[in-house]
Amino acid sequence: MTKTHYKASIVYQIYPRSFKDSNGDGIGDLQGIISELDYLADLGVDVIWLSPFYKSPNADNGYDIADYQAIMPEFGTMADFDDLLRGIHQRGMKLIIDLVVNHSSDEHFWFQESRKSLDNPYRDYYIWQPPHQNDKGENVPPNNWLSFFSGDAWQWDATTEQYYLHLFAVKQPDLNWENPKLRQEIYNMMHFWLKKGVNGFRMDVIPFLSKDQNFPDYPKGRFGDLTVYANGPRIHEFLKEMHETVLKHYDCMTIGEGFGVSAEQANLYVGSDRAELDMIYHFDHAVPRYEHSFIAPDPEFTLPQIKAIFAHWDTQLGEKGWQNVYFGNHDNPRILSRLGNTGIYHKQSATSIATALLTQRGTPGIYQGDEIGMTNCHFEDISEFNDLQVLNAFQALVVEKNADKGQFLKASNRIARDHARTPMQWKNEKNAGFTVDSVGKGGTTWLKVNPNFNKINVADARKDPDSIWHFYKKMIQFRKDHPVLVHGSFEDIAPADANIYAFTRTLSDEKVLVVCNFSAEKQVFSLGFEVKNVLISNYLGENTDGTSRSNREGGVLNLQPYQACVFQLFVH
Ligand code: TEU
Ligand code: CA
Repeated sequence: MTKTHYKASIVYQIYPRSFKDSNGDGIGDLQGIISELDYLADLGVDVIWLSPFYKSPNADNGYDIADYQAIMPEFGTMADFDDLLRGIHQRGMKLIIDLVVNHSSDEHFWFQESRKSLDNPYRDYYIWQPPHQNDKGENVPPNNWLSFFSGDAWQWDATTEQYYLHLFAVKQPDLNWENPKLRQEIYNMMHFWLKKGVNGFRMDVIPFLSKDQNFPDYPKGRFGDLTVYANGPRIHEFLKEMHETVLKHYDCMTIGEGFGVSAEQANLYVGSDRAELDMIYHFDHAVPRYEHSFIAPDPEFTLPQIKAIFAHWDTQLGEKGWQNVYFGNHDNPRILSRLGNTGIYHKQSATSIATALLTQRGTPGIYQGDEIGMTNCHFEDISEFNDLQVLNAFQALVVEKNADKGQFLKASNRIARDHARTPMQWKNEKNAGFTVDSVGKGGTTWLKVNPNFNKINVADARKDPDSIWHFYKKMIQFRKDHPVLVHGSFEDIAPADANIYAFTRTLSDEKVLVVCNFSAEKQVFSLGFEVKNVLISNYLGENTDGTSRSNREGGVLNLQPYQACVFQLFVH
């Protein structure tokens, strides 16, 4: 894989727990994924990003790893993994796996040892600090850091009378990257997977690895801006060491989860002159989700806000950097429920969103289910949620602080990560065809199945040539057939327009114009210049390009609700 191969790739993220269950226990597994590799190859996927499948107690659904080189028994065996990797490669696809090394599970052997005594050889694999004392002489945490999953980021351990750091769950102790022995353990593990033939890594909260060893207090009330957690003093030293020790020895692809990284800081991680990571994805358009968000969620982004974010990142990355562009992943509610229309314009809005995604400058990431227009799922009660971020916030806000339960549920139904984790909808039959138990009745699933599987499922979508799925397939091929969409420069031509996303992509003598109506109303959009011809549109048959001959000369487009078009432009 040439190093710039990743720029032209289409990445598809699989959340294994929710993709396909092959043995009827209601939990997705590796054999389930194997059974659908032809589906992914047919869609046009180049690279699969597989979320964690390693041994884990599943406090955070696998993002709490207890053994980095063993397969989670619920998902299968190492032989299943080898089958999966072989099957992916046989179909000409690549596999990148999740590297979760800011923290491990507290059930990892290293932590079980580390917590035993102050002089245990594994003590410094984790971040331990002595208590501070408050004015009553009581032990308190060393600073005011909070966890993203509620509560303090420090957990008291009575055995050695110290606190350990966990920026996420109590069961996710942060690894101590200051310790060269720990770093070497991680590098050895990376070699293990790369030597098996894995094609790279998506790196979980990678900007967090380096902590300021003074452990300063967080500036009052600024928990959300991550200035203290991300981009620590040695982060680039560590990533350069990782590149030097591991990455540069393989033809591999790396995607950094850029949580806490600003557009201005991005090229420090992904600049072609940096020898660190290949690309990064940012959180600037992700749903903000801190504990207070479960009572007072931020309003959804407006289209101009999202357009400004995309343009800003493109400018800052420039020719030197590269990004993984996405609208959905396992940490965000479904993009169709955020920016699209789940009513009469379900298909049109899903394909308009797909057009905007697949014509961006950056490696597009498609999240499982978005290709058939999966939507958020209504959760009736807290008991239906699985994500510990929701459950911990419920405990902290509703149970302990008497916040209004109805308000909490309303907010959670907007922002919870569970929306992205409802089982993939394969068929219009019990449990959406996600699971079949050994007697063929279809067992219960680990998380609620979205009841709209009767209308939104793979089987029906693949039978309908005018479906969202077929448009994704067509659009993916369209991107591969037009290098201007991979390497061309990007310019937003209507940043202030509240309904239309319109931008050009230019590569030497080829110039295309992408126009996406993100509204349920017809829109007249005057270009001010003539379009040559329409290359693709999400409206088939009549009115494919929103213009009639007469309009086109005047450069005026009459767009249908959620109509999206890509035009060839004259290059003067
Ligand atoms: O995500 C980073 C992260 O913090 C998000 O989980 C989440 O969006 C949070 O609410 C901030 O808004 C990575 C993984 O993608 C996520 O699934 C894990 O839970 C987390 O790290 C810990 O590994
Ligand atoms: Ca299973």
